[in-house]
Amino acid sequence: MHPVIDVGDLDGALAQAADGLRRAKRVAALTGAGVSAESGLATFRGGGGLWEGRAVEVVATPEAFQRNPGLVWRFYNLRRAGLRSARPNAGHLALVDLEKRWGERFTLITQNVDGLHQAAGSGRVLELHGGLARVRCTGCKAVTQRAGEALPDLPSCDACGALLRPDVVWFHEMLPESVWRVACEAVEACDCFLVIGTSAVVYPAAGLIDMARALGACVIEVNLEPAAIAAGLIGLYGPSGQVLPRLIKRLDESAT
Ligand code: BV8
Ligand code: ZN
Repeated sequence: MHPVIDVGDLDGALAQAADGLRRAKRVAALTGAGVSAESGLATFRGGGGLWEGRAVEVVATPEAFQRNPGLVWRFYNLRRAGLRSARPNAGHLALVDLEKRWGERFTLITQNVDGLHQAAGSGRVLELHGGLARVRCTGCKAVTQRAGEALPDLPSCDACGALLRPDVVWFHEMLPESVWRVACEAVEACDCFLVIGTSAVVYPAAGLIDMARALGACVIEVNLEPAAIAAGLIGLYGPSGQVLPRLIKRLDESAT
């Protein structure tokens, strides 16, 4: 169960955050695994970040795939299977609401590969680390949508027969160049930057927080506990599925 929110210190921070958000012309948000925790999906470092006794950083790499593609595919097929019963939660829906209010002046950047922002109705999602619903051929490079399908441990390409891989960015791999560029542009232009449900340890994604702060944006962290390494940010500590709807509600209340 998630910790009960101590309303006392949250209320003041919510007023401050709503104020910062209300003034913002352009808003950007960076989400991590924590925003999907209330949809029942495990976070990376919450459960010790281990899988079959191996650090995720060891399993989610091209080297691991080269060495033992079956093991890596078992890791991803397990997570793909978990997606079948996962539904967006109130935190995802609150971000859809923000997109409705700010339109194209709102940019949602996610480290998550679970596709729940899109399932919630977010129209524009920058997936820095790819997506579990898609697979990519190691031979002809074709990318296909295979959401909801149970794939074998060593799936092969219908077109050329080569081994498929999950269409995600592994550790030691470059992020998709155009997605990364658009994400940086959105953070550079934003007046308010929401950092939601991320331990802020994976780069270059976590570097967006430093960028926003250095450019003078109002940085708001939503997490169970302080994680982002940016002093002076506004901290809203509690489960994002509860905190984000309260922030929206505060936004609608008359200005403080
Ligand atoms: C790169 C996709 C350039 C796969 C992921 C050595 C060689 C090469 C690179 C490096 C190196 N050493 C370090 C690096 C850089 C490396 C890195 O940052 N490593 C870390 C571990 C130190 N980065 C890379 O390799 C990146 N590429 O640098 O390329 C390059 C290329 C070649 C050579 C040199 C450089 C690629 C990184 C992408 C990796 N792929 N995912 C998959 O998902 O399986 S990263 C993975 O971690 C996920 O995407 C995940 O989203 C991401 C970050 O984790 P979080 O989302 O923050 O999740 P976490 O569990 O950590 O935290 C959850 C948070 O939520 C917590 O704070 C918790 O308190 C909170 N929470 C929990 N419940 C709730 C909540 N908050 C609110 N409400 C709740 N209910
Ligand atoms: Zn192929």
